[in-house]
Amino acid sequence: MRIGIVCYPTFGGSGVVATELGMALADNGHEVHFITYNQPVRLDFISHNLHFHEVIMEEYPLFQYQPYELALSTRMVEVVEKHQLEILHVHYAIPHAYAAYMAKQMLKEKGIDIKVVTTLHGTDITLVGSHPSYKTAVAFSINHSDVVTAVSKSLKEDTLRLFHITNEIKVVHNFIDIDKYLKESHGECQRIALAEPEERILTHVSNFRPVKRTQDVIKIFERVQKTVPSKLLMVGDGPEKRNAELLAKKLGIYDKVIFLGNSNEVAKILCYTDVFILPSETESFGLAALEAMAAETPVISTNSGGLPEVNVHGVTGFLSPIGDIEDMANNTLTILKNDETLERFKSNAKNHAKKFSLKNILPIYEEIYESLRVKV
Ligand code: GMT
Repeated sequence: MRIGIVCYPTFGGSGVVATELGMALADNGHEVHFITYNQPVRLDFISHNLHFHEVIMEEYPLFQYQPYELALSTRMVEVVEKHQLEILHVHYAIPHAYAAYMAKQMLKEKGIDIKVVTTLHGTDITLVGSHPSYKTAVAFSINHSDVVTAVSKSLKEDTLRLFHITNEIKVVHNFIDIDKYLKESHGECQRIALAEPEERILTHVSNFRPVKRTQDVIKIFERVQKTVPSKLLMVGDGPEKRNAELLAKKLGIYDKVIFLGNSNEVAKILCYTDVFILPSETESFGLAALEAMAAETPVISTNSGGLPEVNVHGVTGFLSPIGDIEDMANNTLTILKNDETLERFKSNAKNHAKKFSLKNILPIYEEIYESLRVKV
């Protein structure tokens, strides 16, 4: 099929899922066209079926805010027409679902019936989307998509609770290309470069937004390192990074905390990791937790949003109430207390991650596209 994918081309989870999906579809023989304002960070053009179309913004001094939706929907119309796309799959409702609706109307006038699939990712519903400034338009675009999917049951429930939704919402869990996380595929895991042989490695990966509670990561680590010699890897960048650094300094543990910034080598970093920490305020799914589990890393997380659908309490890691630093530190120590326990959690994490493997989820999206195609 000929499929257009619209997403944020950044390190955020929705962009990563969209990019991995597009690459997998292209591998499966579909023709995939990314329509974004930059080349998505994880996109590698290994397949001749992959195309990238930049959304170009025209700056004009009159505008305090540039009308991105206009540029995006115009680009969608151009690309759909030129490449005879059958499906537009938009990731993150704001403003992509709204722009897709506009593109669909413009294309209708040209006699083209493009089908729109909207995938809800989390903050487009829970944090940003439900804000009064956006709520009406977000509900409208969800209700006018041909198919709507949410990345967890929890996100579906949140959407139905926060908006007046008349459309069906299908749950399609996020997925992982498990082969990318096989330790063997990264050669020898050179953890010696980051920690002493007797030290454990804890890792956090995020965009350092307030919702990730990155200061909780530092506080949990501060407690853990008092009992177990360890290092903390902080991967990613964002508004709370400075505060996390300041807290690590204040607590006297800055020499044990390594801030690595944004990375395209998350799989490699995870292969060094013993425990992954994700103390988020809310998380519709927690793709970072799944990536960790695929790399045989148990997860210490909160029980918010869709995290319990990914991280199984007492099996692949532990779940705690939001902000319960003490509980998360104790749970980390439980996992790290001896090699046998750590190995058991690692193996459970990896086995559970396989349930979310690409080969299970990709056919679900293909079926959705196919069901729309017969309606053409
Ligand atoms: O977590 C973020 O701030 C990024 C955000 C995004 O849209 O890029 O992530 C959301 O989508 C991911 C992929 O579906 C989910 O795994 C994350 O849980 C979700 N984030 C939140 O709900 C906070």
